[in-house]
Amino acid sequence: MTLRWSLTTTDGAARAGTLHTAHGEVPTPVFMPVGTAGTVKAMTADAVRSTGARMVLGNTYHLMLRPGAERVARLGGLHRLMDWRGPILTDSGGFQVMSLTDLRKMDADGVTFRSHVDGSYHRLTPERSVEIQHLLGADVTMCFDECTPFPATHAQAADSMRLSMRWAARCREAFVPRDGHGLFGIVQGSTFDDLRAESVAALSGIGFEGYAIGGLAVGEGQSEMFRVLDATTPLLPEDAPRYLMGVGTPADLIGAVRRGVDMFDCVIPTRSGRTGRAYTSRGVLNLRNARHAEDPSPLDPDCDCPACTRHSRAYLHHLIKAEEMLGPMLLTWHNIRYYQTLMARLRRAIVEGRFEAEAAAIEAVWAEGEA
Ligand code: PRF
Ligand code: ZN
Repeated sequence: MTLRWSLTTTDGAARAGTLHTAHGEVPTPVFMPVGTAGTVKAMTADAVRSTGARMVLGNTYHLMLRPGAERVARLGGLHRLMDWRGPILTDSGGFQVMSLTDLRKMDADGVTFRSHVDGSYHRLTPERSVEIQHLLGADVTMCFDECTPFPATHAQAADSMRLSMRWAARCREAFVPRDGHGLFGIVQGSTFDDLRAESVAALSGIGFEGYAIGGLAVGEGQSEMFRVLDATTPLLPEDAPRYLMGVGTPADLIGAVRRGVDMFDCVIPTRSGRTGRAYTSRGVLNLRNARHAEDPSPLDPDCDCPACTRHSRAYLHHLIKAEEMLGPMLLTWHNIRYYQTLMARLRRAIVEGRFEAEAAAIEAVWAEGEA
């Protein structure tokens, strides 16, 4: 059987469930650390696993350019190559082509673009994107789509969304069903409720193992994103997982879980770890700040990660200021651990029927700003 998702319980619109994949089970809501180029930056696979992370994301775009999809396949697939034993979801490439290349040409069949690595020319189509994700060994393959730029007129958003829906049908045709592997459709439609509804209808008509919500967190702001989610998640099939792509801050995740989203990925915990920002149970903290220079206290007294249990804020401040590699390593570890703890708390609260109380307690911290 292809990849399945089972619902454990709901609390309001929030859902607790389990994703059953070829590489194991994943409790949802889940946050997937981003492993763009075959590594969650600054972390070994064992370290990522020890944070509680059960599933990571990889990128078609980066891996097709370097080391190359066929080469990854010859080396035993992405799981083997990066020594990640859990499930991997791969993004399909279109979003990265648009955000990382300056020269690209889109047509009805696909996209031709110049590599940001060496300037060489490449082409992605729905069929080739699905083939690459198969070569990588993805447990979850994402449809090749266009993330509609924001803002867009209704006409632009409609054309873009309908192109993504034609590509979604081609991805479904190209996907080879395998046990524990699945293909997710991606809802587009910018901030227009009627287009989001049309997109959901098109995708659920084709039928996918899961449904992603794309085209959000692209500049529309949190309240508009929540409004679009309010209009979209109630239309999606109840028995399939929902994945909000590229989101977000802790407050974004809580608001989206409240609206029925099950899966997330975002570079925030890893990227901000590399620049000295830490997400903690007391709020966000910038370790570059001189006020931490002689602070012997732990980064987050409520956290059990190595950065918090073995080191002081003063040491982390020093590492970041001195640009030592261990600084980004420890802060990335901490941030991923914080995100995993957050998702585990939300899931448990859903199961115990006290989601709103738990969400409000965590949201109160994030409403205050800098800790
Ligand atoms: N489509 C794909 N990947 C994505 C997005 C999308 O719309 C987004 C939007 N936040 C992030 N990553 N394929
Ligand atoms: Zn920590």
